[in-house]
Amino acid sequence: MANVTVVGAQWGDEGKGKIVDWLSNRADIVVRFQGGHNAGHTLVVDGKVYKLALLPSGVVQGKLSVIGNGVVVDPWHLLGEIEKIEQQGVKITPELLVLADNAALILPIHGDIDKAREAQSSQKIGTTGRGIGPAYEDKVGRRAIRVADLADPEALKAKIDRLLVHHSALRRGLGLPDADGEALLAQLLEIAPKVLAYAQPAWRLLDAKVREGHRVLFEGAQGALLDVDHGTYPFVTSSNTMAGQAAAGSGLGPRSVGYVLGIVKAYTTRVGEGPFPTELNDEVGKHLGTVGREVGVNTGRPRRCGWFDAVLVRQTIAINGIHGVALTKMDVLDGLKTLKVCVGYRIGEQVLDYLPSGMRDQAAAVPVYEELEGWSETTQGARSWKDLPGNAVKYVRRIEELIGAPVALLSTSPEREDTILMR
Ligand code: 2SA
Ligand code: MG
Repeated sequence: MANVTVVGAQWGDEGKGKIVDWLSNRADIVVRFQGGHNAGHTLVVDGKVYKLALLPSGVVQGKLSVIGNGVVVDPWHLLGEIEKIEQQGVKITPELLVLADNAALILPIHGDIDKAREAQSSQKIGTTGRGIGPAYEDKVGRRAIRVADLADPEALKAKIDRLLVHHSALRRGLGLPDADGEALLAQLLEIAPKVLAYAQPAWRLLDAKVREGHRVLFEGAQGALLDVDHGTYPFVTSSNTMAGQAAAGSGLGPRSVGYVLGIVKAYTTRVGEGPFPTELNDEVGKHLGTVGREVGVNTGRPRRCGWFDAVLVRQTIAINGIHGVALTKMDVLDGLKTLKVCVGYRIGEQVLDYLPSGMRDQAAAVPVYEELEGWSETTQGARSWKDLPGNAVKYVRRIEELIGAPVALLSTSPEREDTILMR
């Protein structure tokens, strides 16, 4: 299979950025297919750190990079991120970066609603505040402004008017002042030429490239447990984060998805609210957060930390059709005497081998643990299987058994070269 789809198999922040960067050497095109600038992908290349939120990781390697139709695009953020990465010495041209002209836009009014809801709601989601949810609502509600609309000022004005009718009701409910449609139109028309320079029917370009034999790497954002259908709803993001979305969110068909690589952290983290059965509110949890530097790339929020949850990962392996996993951040477990792995949930009288869909059950799930012996040696920077302590090898093998998928790659530091190819 020439193409590879990379997805997070937990709640995001599994280390997708590094793996996508490592794999993009072997691909011709890198495609983002969902989410927006709520993603945070950190790449470390030759000691230089790049932090991307919206741009596909391929830009750093000079690979053709596509922002697919499934992504919601904040055009001001897009231009700002291009500028930021260019200042780090990466040239970004319309030949290198392609924006699907049928992608929906994130506007300032979306951020307003997102933030006001989070501030006022009794059931906070813990969003990134970037307007992601409200933008997808308008897309599905068939009122969104799309990239192509920027080319047609008259139609754009009419679309903004229609959109604001809907938004003024929302804003009133949240105690926000009315939005200024004329100002929004002027702001959009001001940046339109710069944004449109990157825009084209991306599906067409991708189709032509694939027919020429070019290899595609699909870069997922967030993680499977934040999927709007399969995640810990309603504590999820507003897009499908699953591998299946790569086809719909790019305009390349399901045949193109190829090998599905799930990125799995050797323990578990989550940002924002919502159920997290293996969460540790103790010294071990603090240790994982400190050693693992578990802080949001964009928002700087500390991540909640806990033991590896094999039940959840087995579930997301099924939902994504994951062929193999890349196991990351094993070195964070170095020095811990005993490691625990969740192998089931006790919910009331029952023991389940999956996470049920109901909110109440999800919140009530108490992990059933299996204990494994830790290792005192370091795994950091290991570049071959032979460099790993015996108990680290056992940990990997046991995880493979429990999740029902092989560990294809092992990442032992943020550096590109510290990656072990297992098979
Ligand atoms: P949103 O903003 O509507 O997508 O938030 C909904 C939920 O999705 C979670 N979410 C994330 N979780 C982890 N990492 C994310 N990206 C950035 C990163 C986050 C950051 O990689 O570090 O910088 O803080 C991400 N994006 C969305 C979010 O926490 C909510 O639970
Ligand atoms: Mg992240």
